[in-house]
Amino acid sequence: MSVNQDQLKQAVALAALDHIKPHLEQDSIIGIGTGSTANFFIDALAAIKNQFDGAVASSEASADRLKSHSIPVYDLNTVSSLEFYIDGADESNRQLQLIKGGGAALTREKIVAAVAKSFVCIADESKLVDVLGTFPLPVEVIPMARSYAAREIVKLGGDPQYREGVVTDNGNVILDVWNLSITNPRELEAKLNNITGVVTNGIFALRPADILLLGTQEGVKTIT
Ligand code: ABF
Repeated sequence: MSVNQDQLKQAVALAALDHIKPHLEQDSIIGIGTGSTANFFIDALAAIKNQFDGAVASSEASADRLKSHSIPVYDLNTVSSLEFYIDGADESNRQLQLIKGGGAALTREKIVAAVAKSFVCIADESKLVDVLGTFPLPVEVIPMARSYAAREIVKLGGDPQYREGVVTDNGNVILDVWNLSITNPRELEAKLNNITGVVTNGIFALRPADILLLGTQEGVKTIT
């Protein structure tokens, strides 16, 4: 019997919980991402909320969900280290380089990933690709730089589209870049970050995931 996508997401959320549980201390603070897979993880985490101190969230939405389970949420500036960051992705290649930001939370996600010692990516098998770029690449841009950044992105071969009606938690806008075949993710990540007015782009290659727990019809696969 086949398992549906939500069941795959739930399975990887539980696998992530098993992965981190042995390493948790009473004073541990966990980095938590955004999206439907991360939501399954937050709900699973609630069951062991007495075994760690609290969490740092990559979005207001995740912070609200954590608080709804009475899990304390900390400002990252008050936290000196995070053992784990658990989050989903829009695409992953086999090197664990990712596209993220479909939920517009990419900048905070990249900041929390930068701080965490271990980034555990959780995803269903539809997210695994050979080459990144079928999913349109989100780029967070300062509002007044939107048109300029879009013109610069065209020069890099992309086809940027303004995500109408979306304002990020940081007060910025998102350009979704179509028609990229990202054969050198590290290079493109750096080039996009160099465009004045770009805050972050959704390629996570300079700091990829450390482990991918992938939900498949044959069970959860671990890719490192
Ligand atoms: C976050 O949630 C994002 O970086 C990514 O856009 C999205 C994945 O969402 P889902 O788990 O709902 O597919 O991790």
